[in-house]
Amino acid sequence: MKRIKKGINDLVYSVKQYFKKVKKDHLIKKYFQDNVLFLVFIFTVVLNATVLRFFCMHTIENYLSFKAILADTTVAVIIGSFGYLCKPKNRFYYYLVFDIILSAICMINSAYYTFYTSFASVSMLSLTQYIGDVGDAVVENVIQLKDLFYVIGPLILIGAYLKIHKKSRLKQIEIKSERKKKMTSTLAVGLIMAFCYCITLSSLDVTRFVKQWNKEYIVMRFGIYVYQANDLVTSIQPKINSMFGYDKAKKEFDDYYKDRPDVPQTNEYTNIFEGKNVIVIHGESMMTNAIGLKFNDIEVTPTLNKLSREGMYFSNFYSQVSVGTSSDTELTYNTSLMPTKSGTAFVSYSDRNYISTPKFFNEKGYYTFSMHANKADFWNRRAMHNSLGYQRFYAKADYKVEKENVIGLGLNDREFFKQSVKKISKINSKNESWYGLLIMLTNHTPFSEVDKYGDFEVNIKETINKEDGTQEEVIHPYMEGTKLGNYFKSLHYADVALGEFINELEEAGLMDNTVFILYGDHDARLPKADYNRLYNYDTTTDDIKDDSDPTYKEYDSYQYELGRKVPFIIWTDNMAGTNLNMEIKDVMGMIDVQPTLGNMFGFYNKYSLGHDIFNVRGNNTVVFPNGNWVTDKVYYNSQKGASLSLNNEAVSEDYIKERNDYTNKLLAVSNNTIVFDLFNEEKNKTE
Ligand code: GP9
Ligand code: MN
Repeated sequence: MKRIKKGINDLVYSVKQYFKKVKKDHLIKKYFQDNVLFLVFIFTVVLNATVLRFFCMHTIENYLSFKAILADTTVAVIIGSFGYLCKPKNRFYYYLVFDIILSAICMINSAYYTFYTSFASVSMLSLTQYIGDVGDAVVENVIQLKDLFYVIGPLILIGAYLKIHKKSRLKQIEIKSERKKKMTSTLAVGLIMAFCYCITLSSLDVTRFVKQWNKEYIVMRFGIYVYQANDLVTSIQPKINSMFGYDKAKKEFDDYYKDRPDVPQTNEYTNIFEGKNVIVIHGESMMTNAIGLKFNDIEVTPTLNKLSREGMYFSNFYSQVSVGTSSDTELTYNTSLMPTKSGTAFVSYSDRNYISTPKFFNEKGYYTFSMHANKADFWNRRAMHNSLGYQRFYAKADYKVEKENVIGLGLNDREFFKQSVKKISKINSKNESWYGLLIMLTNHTPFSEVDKYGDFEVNIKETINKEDGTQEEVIHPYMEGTKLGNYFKSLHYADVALGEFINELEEAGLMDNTVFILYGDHDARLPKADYNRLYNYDTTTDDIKDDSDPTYKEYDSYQYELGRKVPFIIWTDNMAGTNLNMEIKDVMGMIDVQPTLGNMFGFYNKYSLGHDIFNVRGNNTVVFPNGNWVTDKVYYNSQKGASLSLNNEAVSEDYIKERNDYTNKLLAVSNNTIVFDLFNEEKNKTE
């Protein structure tokens, strides 16, 4: 103990002595005088980045974001440290070159933001056809006076150089070891700063950084320079991935499809909807387990219940997403391909050729469009919806977004649908047939803006008859205050908005010749413990039942995995009571949607990886990107190498092996198709 005390005292003494020396010898002043260029370089780099956030993101917590400023400073210190390797007379040119590069990054992003309300991506450079369309507009309309501000960085640096040069404060000679020492000590400071920065990061920061789907968030937390470096790596990675292994991939691809017929197999649903208009709803985080669920006799999802009751309801349906969540579902829904092994197809492979559902409708003379009231660059949709063949993508800029109508990520679903009906009416008056996808937004994690969802309650109200003949209402909290409970409130909001949308479409006569299709895009990623509470709540204790209770319902990790089902519904307003009004209980995945719809609307993709569900009834395998799979009989978890029988029959090793082989092959072919652009006929001819 004494030794520790002595050690601390010694340390405090040495620090004090050090600061005394610093003061006495005017070391700080001296440091400033000797390192003017380095310090000015840091100042200008951080200034430009802060001003960029100021111009783009307006709120003070954005442009004065501590994390972003620390990240920008760290980048500047690390880059600046290498300047010390140059001889003093050349050092200025080193700083100037980097100052110009970093200022250019700010300038380009500033101009890009004005036009697209998002930050620039290196990968956009490959979308030459797209840039061609907007190139002139950029020069004429977009480069504004404010974008020239960033020139100030290099100008200040030049000014500082001239001043110290005049006063001959620039040390002319510095031996090599002295330069190296300066570099290493400055670099060490930079690395310590980087370490301090990293420990301030939350797990949300890290996942968003990896996914690159919300560029504003990344710039706000990581600063513009780290964002751009990350973007550069993400943009180059697909190029590197596609450099090796083309021949093997092409051969596997050819083998996989060599026995595929050129014409589709027909069944009783062939062409039943040919020529009809289509509305597709991308139901954000809509899950099957909420269908039919009630609290105090009020339905959580009255609209989904109605659609599933009256339409064709696929109740054993799974989305097949990886880290690209919404965007992965959009990929699989539109192309019958699986998400890529690394990165996301939307962000990294938007320049590939896709055989997509909108393209088939385009060929049939339909006007195809997509609508989403969030920023167009979220998930890189602006580029990717173009690649998928949508003729027009209506995004945030096409909607009137008033502050009071914002929930979570953007315009609330009620308002989104209201404004979309008007757009669809216009489209309908100008086009004989049309196909449109509407991507919902409000029911998005974290489901925390509870006061904006309305007054749907997730408690249990009980009326108790008292001995004196009077009645008392007792309220049990049940799901109130839980994440799952908040999810139900949010979902109820979204569902009611959807119901209003259908009513408005009907009133506008837009449902008369229209097929309405809805899919849940992925599960809502809710805690398992909350499901335990949902299924095992005891009103006598207001707590979860004990697992020894005979009515206790086990909700283990398998139940959780299997409970991640999302709804898939095909509905028209005159389907109820017809032979199309049915529940399909066969296991089905998002990958099966394109071939199933293709058969109904009269198109065929020879290269779809899924199946028309009506051709494989009772014999379908749904593959997940992580190698898990599910059939009507078995759920298989590839990480654990364990399976669960769904029909109480023993599971044979052959059964597992056969499906594991199928899974691995399908995932490999899908990934290679995207990475090596194997649907690109031109490219494949020359290679
Ligand atoms: C973003 C929205 C949400 O615009 O579609 O994406 P998600 O977080 O669900 O992938
Ligand atoms: Mn989503």
